[in-house]
Amino acid sequence: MDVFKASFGVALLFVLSACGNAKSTESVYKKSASPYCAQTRIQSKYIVEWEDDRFTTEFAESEEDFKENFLKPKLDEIRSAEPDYVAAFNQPVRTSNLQQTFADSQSWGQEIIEASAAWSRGYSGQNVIVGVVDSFVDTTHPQLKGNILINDREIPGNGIDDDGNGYVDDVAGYSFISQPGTNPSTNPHGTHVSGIIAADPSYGRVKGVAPQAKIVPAPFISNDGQGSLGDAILAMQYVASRGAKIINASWGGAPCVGALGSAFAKLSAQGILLIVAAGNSGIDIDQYPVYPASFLIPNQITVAASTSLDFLASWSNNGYQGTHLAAPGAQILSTVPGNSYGYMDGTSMSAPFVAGAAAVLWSARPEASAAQIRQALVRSVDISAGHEFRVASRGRLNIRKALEELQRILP
Ligand SMILES: [Ca+2]
Ligand SMILES: [Ca+2]
Repeated sequence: MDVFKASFGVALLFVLSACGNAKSTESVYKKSASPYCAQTRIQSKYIVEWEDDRFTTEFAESEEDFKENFLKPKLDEIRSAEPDYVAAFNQPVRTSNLQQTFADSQSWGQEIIEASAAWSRGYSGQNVIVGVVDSFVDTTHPQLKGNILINDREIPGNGIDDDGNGYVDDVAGYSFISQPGTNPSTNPHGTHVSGIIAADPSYGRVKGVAPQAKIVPAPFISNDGQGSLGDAILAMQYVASRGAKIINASWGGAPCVGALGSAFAKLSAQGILLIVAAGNSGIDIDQYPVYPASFLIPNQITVAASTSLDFLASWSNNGYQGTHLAAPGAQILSTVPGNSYGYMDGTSMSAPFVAGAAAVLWSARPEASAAQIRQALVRSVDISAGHEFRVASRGRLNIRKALEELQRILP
C-alpha cells in the first residue's frame, strides 16, 4: 500500500512538471501593445520575474536577442519577462500665496495631524524601519544622519560585498540608479521625503513625523527626475531585505508594467505597508488609473494632498475608491541636500506624512499587523464640515486619533 502511494506521488509530480514545461518564450514574454507604453519603454532593458519570486533586470541588444539568448535557455526558471519602462516623480507643483491657517508655522502639517500627541506619549517610530525608494538621500544631513539604518556587517568603501547580500558597500542603503543622468546629489526629492518621515528635531528646524524611525535609502530616480520601474522593483526588494516594514513610494510610472503589480503584491503578502502618492494631475484616478497608486492591493495606502486650510489641493489626484486618505502636501518644509532646507508641494510630500505616522503607530504597538496599522490610519481621519475630501475615508490623517483607533483594534 505504501509503495502504491509513493509511486502515485511520483506520477503526480511528473504530470505537474510536464505542464510547467509547456512554457514558451511567447507565453513568458509579455509586452503591452499600448502606444503610450512604447513611448516610455527603456530600450535594451528587461524585467525578469523568476519562479523563485526574485526579480532581476537584464540587458540585451534586441528583443529577438533577449528571447533567443536569455529567455529560451532559462525558460524553466522564469515566470515572466517584459520590457522595462520609465518611472518618474509626480511632478512637483508650486502653490503660491496660500493663505495659511497655521500662519507662521513651518510645521503646519505636523501640527494639523497632531503628531505631538504621539511624541509626548513616547511614540516616535523607534525600532521601525522605513524604506525610501526615491532619489538620492543626503545621509550626511545633520537632521538625518542619526536616522539612517547602518548595515554594520558591511565594511564601507572596500569594494567588497562583505555581508554577501549581493550589494557592494551597502552601508547606508544602496543606489539602484542605472539610468544615465547627471550628479544625483542636486535632486532634493529623496532628502525632502526622508526629512518628513524622520528628521530629528534635536539637530534643526524640521520635525520629522517619526523622529526615531530608521530610514533605508534606496534611490532609483536620477537627477533628471526619472528612473526605471525595473530599478524601483529591485530597490523595493532591497529595502524589504534590510527589514523595512514600511515603503514610501512618491512616484509613478506608465500603466504598462505587470511586474510592478506583482512586486507590490508580494511585498504586501510579506506584511509590508506600501505608502503611495496619488499623483499631482488633479484627476479622479477611479476614472483614469495611475500606477502604482491604483493597484489597490491589501497593504497599500494611496495618499492625496491637503493644504494648510485643510482642503484637498486642487492639483491632487483623488478618487473615492482609488485614494484612501489625505495628508499635508502643500508648502511643506523639510531637509534638502547640503545641510539645507526647502519647501516642496505635492502628493510626494503627503505620502511620507502617512509613512511617518505608520512608523509611530508601529512603535506604539510592535505586534500589530500591516493590515491593522492601515486600518487604524484610514479609519481615524479628521472629517470636518465643508472639508470632505474626495478619498475613500473622506478625511485627513490624524495621528492622535489613529493611535486611539489602534488601541481599539488591539485592546
Ligand atoms: Ca553588502
Ligand atoms: Ca564592503
